[in-house]
Amino acid sequence: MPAHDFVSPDHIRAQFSAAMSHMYKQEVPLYGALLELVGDINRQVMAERPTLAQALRWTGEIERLDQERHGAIRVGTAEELATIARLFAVMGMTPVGYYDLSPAGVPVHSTAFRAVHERSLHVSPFRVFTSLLRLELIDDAPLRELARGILAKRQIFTPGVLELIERHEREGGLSAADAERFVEQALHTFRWHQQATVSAAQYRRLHDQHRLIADVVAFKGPHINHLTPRTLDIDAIQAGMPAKGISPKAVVEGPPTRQHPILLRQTSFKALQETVAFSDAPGSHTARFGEIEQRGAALTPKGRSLYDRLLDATREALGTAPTESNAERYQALLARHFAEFPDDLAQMREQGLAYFRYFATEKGLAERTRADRPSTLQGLIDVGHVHYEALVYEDFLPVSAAGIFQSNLGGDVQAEYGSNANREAFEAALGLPVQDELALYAQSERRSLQACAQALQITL
Ligand code: OOG
Ligand code: NI
Repeated sequence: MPAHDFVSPDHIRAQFSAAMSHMYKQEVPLYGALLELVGDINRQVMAERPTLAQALRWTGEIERLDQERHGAIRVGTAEELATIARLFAVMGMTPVGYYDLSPAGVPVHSTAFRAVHERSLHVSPFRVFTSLLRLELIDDAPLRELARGILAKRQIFTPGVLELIERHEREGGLSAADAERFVEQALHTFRWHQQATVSAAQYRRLHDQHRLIADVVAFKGPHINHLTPRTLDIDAIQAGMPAKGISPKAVVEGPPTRQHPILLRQTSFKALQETVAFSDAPGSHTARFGEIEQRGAALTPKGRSLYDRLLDATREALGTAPTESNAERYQALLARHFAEFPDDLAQMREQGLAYFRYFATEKGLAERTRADRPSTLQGLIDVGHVHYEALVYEDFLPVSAAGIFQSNLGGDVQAEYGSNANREAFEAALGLPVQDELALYAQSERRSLQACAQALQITL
């Protein structure tokens, strides 16, 4: 088939994201309620904060906001991860970043599959936080073998989706009809299965080792465990949830409230117990939960290390993990420590703390032939020929992810694994390297500067 008859991967991703949202709404009705709350608050924020609305118009985020969401899955084997990577590649999604969750007592390491070019992100920013279970961290050898044996027997992909992945790889794309079938077939991998693959006793053994192990091993596939919409005001969401009958986790993960948000703030609420059928008896399982997030500026290495330092200092001052009982103190400490992080776009830019997007303004275009116009970026910004906005953070945060995992796995941290980062092993399982998110932001910033320079007919 000629290449021009292929559907763009961006389009397949947008379709898949919509289909996933539709499926999850039916599986977890509370997700629908959450979408309504987020939609209401976003509309309110847009009406009440014209500067913010204007910024979202500059960056085009206003057009992607309503369909912006991320999902999360947990796979059990290297083979599953490698095929997931090939499946996501059909939709233009690449693994970005490496997250080691073992220091937080969660025996997984992870990446985020997402689009990388700003143009693709604009069409669909859909991302999937994908974790691989690390059985090698479990020291109970018989249990490890039990889990391995169960996982080796399952097939989480339909024959149809495997065939279409191969066609995509062989021919370089999919036709419209194939893309539609791909979306329908791929969805099966992420579905909830009430029927467990293990007996009640086996489930209990897996669960007693770690709830996460039971969640990954005892079912037919890597059911999507949450789908997270993006809000423009997470504090309003956190405050508004109880009135909707939803009780959020004690603290919002990430940086404190700011005029100019940075990175990512997230809150979640516990999964409901779901009835399942073990091979020999009925039972229940808790896995799926709700989450909401607010996204802010992508930080440079300098900005990120400032963020990490301030978050560490906050946690050290608190002396323990943030919980219900110390939430207020944690909030206050967070705000106090983060006072050191400038809450002003110009300062963040001058100090090299964040990545930005640059735009030629009407005025800049109208005056581009004037001989007396400034010739430096700063000069052009000062006279209003160039406008800039922060580049939005498209990734995740390991400390936040650990907090989300823990609050939803419930109970105490059941295990201590120490720090076991092993990016090489993860990439070997994946079958390809993960991309460096900082390099991607730097490239995106550079492209916007080049486009701006070209429009203004100047060298920047
Ligand atoms: C993933 C938890 C992490 C996030 O947004 O940081 C996450 C999981 O529970 O599988 O989704
Ligand atoms: Ni999440």
